[in-house]
Amino acid sequence: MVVTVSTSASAATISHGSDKAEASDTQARAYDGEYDNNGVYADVYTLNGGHYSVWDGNGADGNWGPWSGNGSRITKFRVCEDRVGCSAWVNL
Ligand SMILES: [Ca+2]
Ligand SMILES: [Ca+2]
Repeated sequence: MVVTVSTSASAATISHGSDKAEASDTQARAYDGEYDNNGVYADVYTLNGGHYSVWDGNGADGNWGPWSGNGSRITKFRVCEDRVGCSAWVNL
């Protein structure tokens, strides 16, 4: 699989095949781009030691899942596809 990363001042996006995860300073979201019954989520670590997952809860409908965060700055994240695997970690 090909993993690409693009960053800007405000957000970073990881693409893993057609699946994606995006993170801003304190929030992340996921995009399921494959109609394969495998869910997609952003796997996130934060400065306060937090660790959480943000799912694209409605699957491959062409829309991003909701932004979510715990209020702490995101230090690294990756995109994961359920039952398949995850991208490399991207540090913010
Ligand atoms: Ca999928
Ligand atoms: Ca979706």
